[in-house]
Amino acid sequence: MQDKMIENLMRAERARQKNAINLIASENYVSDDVLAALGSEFTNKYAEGYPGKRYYGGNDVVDKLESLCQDRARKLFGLNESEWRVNVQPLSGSPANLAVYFALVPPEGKIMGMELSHGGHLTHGHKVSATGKLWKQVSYGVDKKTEQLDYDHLAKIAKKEKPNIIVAGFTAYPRTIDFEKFRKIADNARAYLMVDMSHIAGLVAGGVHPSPFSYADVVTTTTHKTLRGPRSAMVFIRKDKRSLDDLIDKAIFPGLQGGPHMNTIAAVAVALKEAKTMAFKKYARQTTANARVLAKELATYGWRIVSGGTDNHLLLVDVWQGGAGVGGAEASERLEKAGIIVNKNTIPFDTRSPADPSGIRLGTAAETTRGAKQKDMKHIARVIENTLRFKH
Ligand code: DSN
Repeated sequence: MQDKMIENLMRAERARQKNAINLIASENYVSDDVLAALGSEFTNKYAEGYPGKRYYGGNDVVDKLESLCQDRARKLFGLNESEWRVNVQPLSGSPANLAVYFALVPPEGKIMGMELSHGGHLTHGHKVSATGKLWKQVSYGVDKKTEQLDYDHLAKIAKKEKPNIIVAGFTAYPRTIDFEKFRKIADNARAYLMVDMSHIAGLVAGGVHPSPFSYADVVTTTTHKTLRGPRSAMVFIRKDKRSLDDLIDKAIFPGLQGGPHMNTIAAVAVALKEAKTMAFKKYARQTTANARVLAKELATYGWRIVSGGTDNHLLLVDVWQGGAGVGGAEASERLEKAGIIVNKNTIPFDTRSPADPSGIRLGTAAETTRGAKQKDMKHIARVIENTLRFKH
């Protein structure tokens, strides 16, 4: 590269990624092919519109690319084109979710989503997000005792509040989500059901988490977490007489976005093909097996694991009351010094502040990509124990 300053930063980041143990539950390491597609000439092309309906010339190649990406997305999750539209243009998860509400929820309407501090996402109606300013959030949380979803309680909230849309899917919920129960709750409240499967998309693709597609009206997902693609997002929309597919397509473009990032769409297409392989299925199985071992080992050392364990790729550790009296911020800093990257995280019913909560969130997707197995998780648990239990 001519630009030595950027080249040096690239080299430094490459080294940082290589030398640290990455337990950020929402990160992963993409393949060289995904990186090549991201760095391709597709970045030079303006392609406002959709395949066959563009506003600029010169789109014959990118039309093929976007259609191929859509086909691969549907194939990966076993969907028919006659039943599902997929939009691969959202620039990331937040704009994808915003577009769905923009299309389906009237001004001042209600979004029923998980509270942020219980594992929800800002874009599920939190007051600091546009989704909480433009619409009203009806929030739900986990049960205080089990720290898991209480579907009967959710049904009562939905019946009383009559939200326009119910969002299932979380950023820090370590348990399997029962999409069928969410569907019944949505039907009884006459609400749309949107599943945000950003965290678990790779697990759904790999067959280690139930699929939401039999139940949801709309499924949103980022592509860079367990799915192991570039930073981007997709929206899957069930086709029916309500024409939600047209409404959401229009909300994405021209409603909220301009030209799609075609280089990113190329990289998503590469990742979707990779995720269709047997090797990826094995990866998904190993990711969840690793999370279970990490949770079990830490529990054996005496750490309290929120909800008692994990069914997916992530776990929440209560380092404050359920550990050594270390706050989440200090725990994260101490682990970083020991070469382990995690994020501080609130736990349900947290008594501390979001800036220094009671928990840390650990995920196994990135390290499993690098080949980590159960024995490596035991080693990581030992380092966490040694780093956090005692003051050094
Ligand atoms: N920042 C993502 C996560 O870490 O879960 C969600 O947007």
